Amino acid sequence: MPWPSETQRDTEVFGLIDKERERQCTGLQLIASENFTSPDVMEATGSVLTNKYAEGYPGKRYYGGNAVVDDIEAIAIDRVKKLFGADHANVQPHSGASANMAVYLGLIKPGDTVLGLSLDHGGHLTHGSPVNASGILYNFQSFRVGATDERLDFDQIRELAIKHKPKMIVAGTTSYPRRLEPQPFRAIADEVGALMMFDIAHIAGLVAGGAHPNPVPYADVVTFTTHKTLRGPRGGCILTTAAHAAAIDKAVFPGSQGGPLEHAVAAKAVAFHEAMQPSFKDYAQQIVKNASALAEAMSRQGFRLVSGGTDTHMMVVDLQPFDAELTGKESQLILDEAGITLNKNNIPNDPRSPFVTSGVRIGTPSVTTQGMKEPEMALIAEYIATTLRNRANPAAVAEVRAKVAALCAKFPVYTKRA
Ligand code: DSN
Repeated sequence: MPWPSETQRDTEVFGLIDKERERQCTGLQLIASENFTSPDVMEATGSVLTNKYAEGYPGKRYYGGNAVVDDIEAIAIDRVKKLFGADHANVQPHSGASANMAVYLGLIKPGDTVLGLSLDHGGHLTHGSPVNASGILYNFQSFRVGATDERLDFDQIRELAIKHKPKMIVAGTTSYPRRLEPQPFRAIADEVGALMMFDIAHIAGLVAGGAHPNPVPYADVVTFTTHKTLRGPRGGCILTTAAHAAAIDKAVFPGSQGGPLEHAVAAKAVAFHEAMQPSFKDYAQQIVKNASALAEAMSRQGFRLVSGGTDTHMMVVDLQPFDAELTGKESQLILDEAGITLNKNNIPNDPRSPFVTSGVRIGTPSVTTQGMKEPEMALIAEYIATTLRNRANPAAVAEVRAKVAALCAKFPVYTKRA
C-alpha cells in the first residue's frame, strides 16, 4: 500500500514545521526551559521506535519483539546512572510532571503533608499548586523566598518542616536563579524524618556538566526533564536510591503510565551520551557565564534582577525600575515582534496577576548551544531594552528585528535541514 503522503503530502503541517524552524533559527530563543536538540537526538525521536509497544521494563515486557527495545532502554538507564552517579533510574516518564506525580504516587499517600516552594516564588505547578493534582491530592505547605534577599530561607523552611512534619520535602524550582545547595534540605529532612525529593528539571544539564552541585548523593529521589539544559528530547526521568527503586518503577508503570515512548527513550540515551562528552562540561560552564554576562548587561540597561543576579542559566527580571507601566505580558508580546522569545514571569510578591506579571524570565541554554558568548549577551540586553523603550514605535521594533536576524545568521544552529 502506498503511504497517503506519496500522493497527497500534508503540505499544511509540513509547511508550518518549516515556518517554525525559520522562527527558531532567525530569532533569539531565551525561554529558560528550552534548548536546541542535536540532529542525532531528533533522528532518534523520529525513528521506527515510535511503532513499538513495550509496557514493562527491560527483560519484563508484556509484548513480544522487544529485544532491541530492551537493549536501548538498558543503555539509557546505564548512561543516566553513570552521568549522575545514581543507584537506579527510570527513563520512561513522559514529562517532568509525570515524573513528579509518579514519585508522589510511589512514595507517599493521598492526604500526606509535603513541603515545597510556592509557585509564585519560583516553584513548579507540580510542587503543590492548588490547580494541579499535586495540590489536590496531597497536603502541600509552601515556603517562600526571603523578603529582602529573594533567596531560599532555610530558617523558614526548617520552621515550617518542624511545624507541619511533612512526609516529603520537595526541593527544586522553575524560576529561581540561584544555586540550590542540597545539604541544607537533607539536614532538615533528616531532622523531621521526611523524604527528600529534588526536582532538577531546569538545572539537570548544569549538574551533568559540573556547573551546579549534584543533589543525587543527598536526595532520596531526583526528578528532571531531559529537554532543558540537558539538551535532550522532551521527556522526564527519575533517579532513586536502591531502597526506592521498586516503588518508583511500579508507580511509573503500571501506576501512572502505559506504553513507554521508546523513541523518546532512545533519544534520551543519545542525549545522555552527548552529555557525557568533555565538550558538554564547556557547554554547561558557558551557559552560566552567559547568564551572568546577560544579567549584568540587563542591570546596566536599568532593569532589576530578582535576588540581584544569577548563578545558573536563568534570571528573573523585575521590569518596574525600568518602566513602572510596563508589564511582563506586554514585554513578551512586543519582544516577540522583535524576534526575541522569552516569557512573562511573576516576581516574588508581584502586585500583578500571573497572566500580566511585573517580570520576565530569561535563560541562556539555547543561545549558548548556538555558540554565542559574553559579547553577544551585551547585544541581547541592548536589543531587549531598545525594543521595550520604543515599544510604541513599529519602525524601531522592526530595526531591532533585523539586527536580531543578522546576529542569529552568524550563529546558525542547524547547518543542514533538521
Ligand atoms: N514549563 C516549564 C518551565 O518553563 O519552566 C516547567 O515545566
